[in-house]
Amino acid sequence: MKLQYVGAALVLGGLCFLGGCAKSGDSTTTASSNSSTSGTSGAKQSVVYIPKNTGNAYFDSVITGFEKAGKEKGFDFTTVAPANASATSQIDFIKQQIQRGVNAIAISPNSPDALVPVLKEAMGKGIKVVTIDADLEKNENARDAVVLPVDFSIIGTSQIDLMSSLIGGKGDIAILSATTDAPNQNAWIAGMKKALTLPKYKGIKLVEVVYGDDEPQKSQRETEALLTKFPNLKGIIAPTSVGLVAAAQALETAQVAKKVQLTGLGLPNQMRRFVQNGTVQKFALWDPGKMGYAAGYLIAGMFDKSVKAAPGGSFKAGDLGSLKFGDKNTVVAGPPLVFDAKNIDHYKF
Ligand code: RAM
Repeated sequence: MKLQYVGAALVLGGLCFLGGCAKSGDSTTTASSNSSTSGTSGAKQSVVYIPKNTGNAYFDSVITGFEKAGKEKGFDFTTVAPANASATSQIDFIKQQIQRGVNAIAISPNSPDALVPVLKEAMGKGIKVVTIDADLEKNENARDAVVLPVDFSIIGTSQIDLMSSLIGGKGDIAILSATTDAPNQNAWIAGMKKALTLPKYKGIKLVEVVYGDDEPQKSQRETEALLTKFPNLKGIIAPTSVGLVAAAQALETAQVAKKVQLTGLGLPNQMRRFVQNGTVQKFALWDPGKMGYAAGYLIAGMFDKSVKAAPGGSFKAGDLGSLKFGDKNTVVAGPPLVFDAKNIDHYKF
């Protein structure tokens, strides 16, 4: 299945969802408190969101969605994150939140297994645990549910399909990923490798996967190293918003945008300039705010017991309507989108 270009109605939906949701730039929230009182009476339940790391505008957008849900449902919302996205960097933050006595932890995990003992400890103390943006692959019993932005099973093929259309189905490509442990990027890369075994992509060869650790400078350096190491490289896929913008910068600086095609997953606000000046023709993502908003509604429903996380069940997620629990309590928040010069101005995240 391919990613879809969206019609005007959906474009407007995305625009209006967070009322001008763009938190542009990459300032990062270390703690924000929502003091709304609507939706519940008495003491408010508390939700903390722990993104992969600070300094990533993608997570600012998730936070905006969470804050909107917190206002509508009346829970207290805060967010804290480590400076880097290494596998173990979130452990101390989770421990602090357990000590603080928070009622729910939402987390975008940097590892599928390193966090398992401490998240199980949290669950053992009655804290709701919901992973968002990425899951604890094979350790799903260390969380109550997961909210994914889109159906992960289509991302690998759709990224290869995008690249194939850019390079005419032929040539060497490389992947610039986030960290080596990132469960979401690793799931998408596995999907890309599987897609490359299909006869229709037989002209495309994956020559290397490199890791920028979701740090702009390292991602840029890794891109430059790829250009040096593979002079005949035809394309780079960066399935990370940090990596994609850094790689675009590297191609622009090296003046090789005509020779090396770049696509991946990125934020329209960060990629607009590179699409408008022709460095990047098209790339994909989803609205990260919708995922935060959906997770907020899910957690609020778990608090008041109106939502029971179980495959086949569903819950009302405010403006997003009804969302379903799939296998392993997996919730998918919305559709994937492809951005290009024609539609990028419609998106403000
Ligand atoms: C980066 C992060 C995040 C991922 C996006 C696409 O911001 O790695 O986890 O979902 O890219």
